[in-house]
Amino acid sequence: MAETREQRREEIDAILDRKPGTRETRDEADRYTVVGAASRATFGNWLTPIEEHFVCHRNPIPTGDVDSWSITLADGEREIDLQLADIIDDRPTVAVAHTMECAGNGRGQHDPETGSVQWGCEAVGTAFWTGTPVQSVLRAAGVDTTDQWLTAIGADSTDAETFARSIPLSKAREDCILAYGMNGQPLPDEHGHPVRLVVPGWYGVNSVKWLSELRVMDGMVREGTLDRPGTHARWQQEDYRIHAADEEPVQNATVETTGTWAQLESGETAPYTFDETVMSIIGQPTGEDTPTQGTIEIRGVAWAGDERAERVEVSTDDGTSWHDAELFGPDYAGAWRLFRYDWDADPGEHTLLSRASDERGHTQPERIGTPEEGFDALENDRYPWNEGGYAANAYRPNGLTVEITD
Ligand SMILES: Nc1nc2c(c(=O)[nH]1)N[C@H]1C(S)=C(S)[C@@H](COP(=O)(O)O)O[C@H]1N2
Ligand SMILES: [Mo]
Repeated sequence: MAETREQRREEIDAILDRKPGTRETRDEADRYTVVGAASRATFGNWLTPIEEHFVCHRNPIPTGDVDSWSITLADGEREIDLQLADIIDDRPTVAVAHTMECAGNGRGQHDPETGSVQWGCEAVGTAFWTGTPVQSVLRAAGVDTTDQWLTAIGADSTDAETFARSIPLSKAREDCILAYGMNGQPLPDEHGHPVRLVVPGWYGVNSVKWLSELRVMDGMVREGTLDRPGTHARWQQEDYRIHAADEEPVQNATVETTGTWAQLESGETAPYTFDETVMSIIGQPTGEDTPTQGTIEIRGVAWAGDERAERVEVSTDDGTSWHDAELFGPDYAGAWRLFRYDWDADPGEHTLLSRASDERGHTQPERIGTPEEGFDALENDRYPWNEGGYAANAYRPNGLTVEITD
C-alpha cells in the first residue's frame, strides 16, 4: 500500500511535468492518479491540447510489452488474439472527436462532500482520437451474435480487481474506436498507450485505457460473469452509478435505456453513467485577470452526450437576466460546441453563468440538491445529490466572478 502511494506520487509528478497545462486535484482517499485543466482558458477553445487534457485512473499505468501488444477478442466459445500491429496495418484508420468527461466532474460541488476525487469542472476535454472502428475489427473477426453487450478490460487489472466496463454492442458498432492516436500524436502513456477504447459522448470511465480484452457478452459484466479472481463488476455495477446515500445498487444484466438523464428521469434504481448529461462551461473571460470595460466576448463550450447541445444562455448578472449565446465552430456528434456572446461590460464585479439545453429540452439544473431531496430534486431545478457524486451538471457552481476596470 505504502509502495503504491509512493509510486502514485511519482506517476502524478511525471504527468504534471509532461502536461504543464494541468494541475492536481484533491483526492480524498489518495487512490487515483488525477490531474485536470489548470485554467478555465481550456474551455475557450474547441480542441484541448494534450498538455491541458485531464487524466484519471485508479491503478498505476501498466508496464507491458507495447511492441507486441495484442487484444484478446472473445465471443461465445471463441477467443482470438488480435495483434495491435495487424489492426493498425490491415483495418481502416479514422478519427473521431470526443468530449471526454469524468463522471465525477463536478463532484466537489456536492454538499455534504461525497469523498473521492474532488473535481471542480476541470475533468473534461475534447480531443481528436485516431484509431480503428470497433465494427471493422468485429466484422473482420467474423463476430456474428445475438449478444448485446461488449465488455472492455484494461491491462491495469490486478488479481484483486479487474477494470472492466460494458457498453451496448450497438454503440460499439456505431461509433466507437480502438484509439492509438490523440490529436495527431501517438497515444500518451497516461491516456492509454498503446491502445484504448473511445466511446464518443459517453463518460470517460467507458473509454477503457490500455485495452487488453474485448468480450462479447449477453449482458453487462456482473460478479461471476468473468473467469477472473477478485472483483470484476465493481466499475460497472457498484461505482459509477447514481444513487442515494447507503443504497446498494442491484447488479443488472441490462438496462432499458443508456441515456443517463433518461435513467434518472425514469426513476430507475441507480442509473449507470453512460452518456454525458447536458453541460456548459465558460472559458473566457477566465476570472483570472481584470479586463477593462467595453465589449467582451464571453466564450465557452457546451455538450450533451448522445444528444446535441442545442441552446446556450448566458447571464452576466448572476442569473437575473439571460441572453441567448451563438453556437459556432465544429459540430461533431459526441463532442462539444463552442458558444459566444458579446457582452457590453460596465466596471465593477459581475457573476457570469452559462446554462445549456439539449435537443430533448433538458436544461442544466441550477444547483445540486440535498441528500434528503433524493431524485425529487430534479423537479425543483436541482441535480440529485448522490453518494458517488456522479454526472453533476448544475450551472451555478460553474459560474465565475469577473472584475471589470474602467
Ligand atoms: N484501464 C483503465 N481505463 C480507464 C480508467 C482506469 O482506471 N483504467 N479510468 C477511466 C476514467 S474514470 C476516466 S474519466 C477516463 C479518463 O481518460 P483520460 O485519462 O485519457 O482523460 O479513463 C477511463 N479509462
Ligand atoms: Mo472518471
